[in-house]
Amino acid sequence: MEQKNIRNFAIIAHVDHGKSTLADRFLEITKTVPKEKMAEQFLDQNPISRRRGITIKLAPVRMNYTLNAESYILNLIDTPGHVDFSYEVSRTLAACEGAILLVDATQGIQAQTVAHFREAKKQNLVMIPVINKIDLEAAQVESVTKELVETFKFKNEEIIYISAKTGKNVESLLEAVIKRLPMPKGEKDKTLRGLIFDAVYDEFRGVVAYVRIVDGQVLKGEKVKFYQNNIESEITDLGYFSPHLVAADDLTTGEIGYIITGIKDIRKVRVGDTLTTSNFQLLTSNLEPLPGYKIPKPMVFFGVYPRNTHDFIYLRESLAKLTLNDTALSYTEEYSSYLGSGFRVGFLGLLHAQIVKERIKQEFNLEILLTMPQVLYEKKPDPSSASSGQVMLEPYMKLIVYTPKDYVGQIMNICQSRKGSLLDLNYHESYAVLSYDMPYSMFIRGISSDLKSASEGFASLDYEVTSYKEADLAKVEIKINDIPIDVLSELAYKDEAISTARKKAQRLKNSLQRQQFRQIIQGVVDGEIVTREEIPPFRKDVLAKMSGGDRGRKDKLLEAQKKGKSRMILHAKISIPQEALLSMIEEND
Ligand SMILES: Nc1nc2c(ncn2[C@@H]2O[C@H](COP(=O)(O)OP(=O)(O)OP(=O)(O)O)[C@@H](O)[C@H]2O)c(=O)[nH]1
Ligand SMILES: [Mg+2]
Repeated sequence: MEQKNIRNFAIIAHVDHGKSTLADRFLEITKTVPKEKMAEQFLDQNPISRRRGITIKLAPVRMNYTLNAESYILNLIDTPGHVDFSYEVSRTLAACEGAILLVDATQGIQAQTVAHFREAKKQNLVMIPVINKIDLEAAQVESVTKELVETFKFKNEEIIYISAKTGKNVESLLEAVIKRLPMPKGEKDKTLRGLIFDAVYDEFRGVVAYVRIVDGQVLKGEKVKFYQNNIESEITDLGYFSPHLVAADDLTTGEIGYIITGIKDIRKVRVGDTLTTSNFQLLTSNLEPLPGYKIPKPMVFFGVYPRNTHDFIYLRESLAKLTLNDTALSYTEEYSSYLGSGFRVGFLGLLHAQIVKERIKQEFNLEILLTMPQVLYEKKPDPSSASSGQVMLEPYMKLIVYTPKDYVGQIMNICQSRKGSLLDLNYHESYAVLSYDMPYSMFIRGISSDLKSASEGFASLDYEVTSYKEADLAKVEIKINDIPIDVLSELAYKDEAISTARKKAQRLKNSLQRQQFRQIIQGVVDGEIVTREEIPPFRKDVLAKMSGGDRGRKDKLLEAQKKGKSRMILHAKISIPQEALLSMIEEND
């Protein structure tokens, strides 16, 4: 296809504003998917996405459309809205010239609307502002229009009003895509340069790399090179997304498609790498590699254990398989004396952790436990101590909250109680934006749900990690009969450590049964006991069979029982019913 008849565009929006539903209508209008095969949010192919109704991976599809007797190829990439998966969006945008910025008419501008808008601007994309869900009674078309004009400087007449559900105005939006978005830049006669914007592992075909051809072209059977990784390979198959893979003979400048090479190890195909020819002659012409991406860092770490300790090996296999298609996942082995062998796994955020847990359950039929969430601390030598002491540094973020104006007060209260310091507060048409400097760990401590409930669900959040700062931490441990329960220990802020220890000890007391022996539960902060709970033993009634009042004999028996008991405390291995422990761990989920 001629370059001028190609359009590459993304649909970007906040969570749930209707991206995948709009993609459905495009697939229908362009007859890309036959009617009988159509299903809601068609591009969300993986089962977790389908069941939860959220997109977690970018999804490209090529559509054919004819306008005024000209045929066009429209490459659409649907993206996730949730902040944990922002990396998918930035990769998508790098492969496109334009984007549809979708805003739910009942919600207005929210955190990821702004975040994705900024990213698209940074990458110089042309945007089409679209207000969706105009079929709903609660649609606030006028004020959302004002918001778009005020916040993003769009012109009134640029905005297109649609219902992705009913299909209203969707066809004119598709025409606007052709008319308003630029054709792909790039030169056909130049040396091949392709941007690898995603890669998945297929059990049968090996690594499938998603590529946007920036310059030149690539043919089936050609020898290519992954520039940064310096790996050469031959293309055994290539083609485009329909959305399933459809083979073709070549991909040329401006096109989006997939390539399959002999490479079986996905770690060898780096997303963001530049695909080029392995022809030495051409390569000497000073090839400029494409900019690529910043790889996202895992932010939240959980202990991941099989519920059944025998499943450890199987869990290891499952994680290895998952990382083939989810390269943001990282893990190392760890051991707990209560849960056995497991892993410390790094995730992009809490939703990512939840989704991985569900995938392990569904795809591998394995029940797992997530324990002790933690942020990634850094250590540095303590300059104020002569010895080799270390200080712990924790990640801080700029937290940005978008909220209807009425909730600003409540939001400020919550953020202040979470070690936040206000950086900025701005009022707009119908919403306000607050930004705070705050430890990232507040996400693990539940700030998202606190802000959601304080704003009746209206507040939305975005963040960027800004720096590492010294953290005043203390080690909280819980012991039963002097034996520390490793899965219940954690690093807490010093000013919260004692109350955390007390709460945990109290809860453990409530979930444990009496035993033959006395159980003493201690909460310990930095080695110092700060709280103590006691569960008395069953009292075997040694006197029951005695009648009459032989005082001396009774005393003897009680004395003997006492001795027996102290022996038991000494010898008894503490045994915690698994369920009691799990009930405490699973609170974290
Ligand atoms: N009434 C109405 N509902 C819509 C419209 N568009 C989408 N929805 C509904 O909004 C919900 C979210 O739609 P999705 O298409 O999954 O939203 P999304 O933007 O892809 O969400 P994420 O991928 O999770 O960010 C679904 O229940 C849709 O049926 C619309 O125009 N009108
Ligand atoms: Mg979606």
